[in-house]
Amino acid sequence: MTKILLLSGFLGSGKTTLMLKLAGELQRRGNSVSLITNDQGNNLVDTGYAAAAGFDTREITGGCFCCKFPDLLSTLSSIAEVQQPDYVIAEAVGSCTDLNATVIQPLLLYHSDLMQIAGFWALADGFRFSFAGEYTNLALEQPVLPLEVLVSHQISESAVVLLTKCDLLTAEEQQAGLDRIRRLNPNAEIAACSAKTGEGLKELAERLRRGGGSGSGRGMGIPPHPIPLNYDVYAEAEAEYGWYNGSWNLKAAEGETINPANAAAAVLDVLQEELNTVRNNGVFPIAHAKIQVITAEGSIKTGIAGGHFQAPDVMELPGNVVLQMVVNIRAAFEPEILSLTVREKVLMKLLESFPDAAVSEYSEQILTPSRPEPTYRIY
Ligand SMILES: Nc1nc2c(ncn2[C@@H]2O[C@H](COP(=O)(O)OP(=O)(O)OP(=O)(O)O)[C@@H](O)[C@H]2O)c(=O)[nH]1
Ligand SMILES: [Mg+2]
Repeated sequence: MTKILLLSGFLGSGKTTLMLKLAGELQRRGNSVSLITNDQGNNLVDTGYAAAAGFDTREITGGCFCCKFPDLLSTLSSIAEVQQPDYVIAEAVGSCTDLNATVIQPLLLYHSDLMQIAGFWALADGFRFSFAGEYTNLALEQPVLPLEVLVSHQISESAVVLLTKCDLLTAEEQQAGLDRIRRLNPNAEIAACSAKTGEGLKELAERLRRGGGSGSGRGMGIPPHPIPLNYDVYAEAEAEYGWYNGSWNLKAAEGETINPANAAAAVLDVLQEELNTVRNNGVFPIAHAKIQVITAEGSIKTGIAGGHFQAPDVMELPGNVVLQMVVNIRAAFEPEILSLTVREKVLMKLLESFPDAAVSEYSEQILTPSRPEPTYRIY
């Protein structure tokens, strides 16, 4: 029977990167893998990126797994019938929590014949959780602010919590991050990992193989009791973020090419300057801004997570005449502001940086996540 791993964790914590690396590790071990991405909107960097990496990738758009549970079920059924992979890895929307009550428990109770649950892992961004990280001033241990309630619940509700991006941390910072997670979830299995260097990946693949219990799927890695959550506060936390998903083509001037990494950097520089002034609580307005630049020869992905520019995943993608740019921004602004910033500032910067270039086929979707209304809530 196909096994499913559900990944949660706040926006930009490293879910997609880990999902792809883990899928690669599983394939090296002779296992087949399908992936599911999820978002409130469409035109997703994550889906394009996962598909470009060569994996069978489905997406559930227009809402999170919990509110689109019937869509999740039909996607799982179709994968189970058609691909019949050994594993499915599903990445939840980063601003989503309560997935144990709304996704894991319904799957276990009503659909255990479909797939075996092999794990429900929460990711904690190493950069934000560690000593002197972005979340230093957040009272995650005694949450009051909506964002504190959301992030704290994500970490508390999983039985396996991973501190990500450890390649960026000193040994002391890593320990501080792990200690913080331990305080938030004393019973969890906790590990540090880096999808960039591969640290901890083999152990995670092994952990996944052991993960599912027999029959019902209830086993190690699945906490039996979901943690109750105040949905008014949860909805408030989600509504703090505006969502922008856009794409366009950038065509170089006659006889020229544009370097994809330079084009991506121009976009991110503007977003950083226009939107990312740190707030009183130490948290940056941009939760995650990600960009995929696609050419006929491949694609690169880069972004800003919290206050930090993220290194492009591919160092060298040759310049090209036409670049397709897909940009997804989740930031603490009205979505209209995000749209204006892109249309008025970002596009202007691109046209300044690459004289006589032209932008075409612009499209965008903006939204603020609506109140979560899960199909099931089982405590
Ligand atoms: N240095 C380093 N960077 C990482 C690592 N994992 C992820 N990143 C970077 O962090 C950024 C966010 O990673 P994603 O995998 O897109 O995060 P996500 O949780 O899927 O983000 P959302 O889907 O927006 O919630 C990307 O730019 C990654 O390149 C890591 O292990 N080390
Ligand atoms: Mg992602």
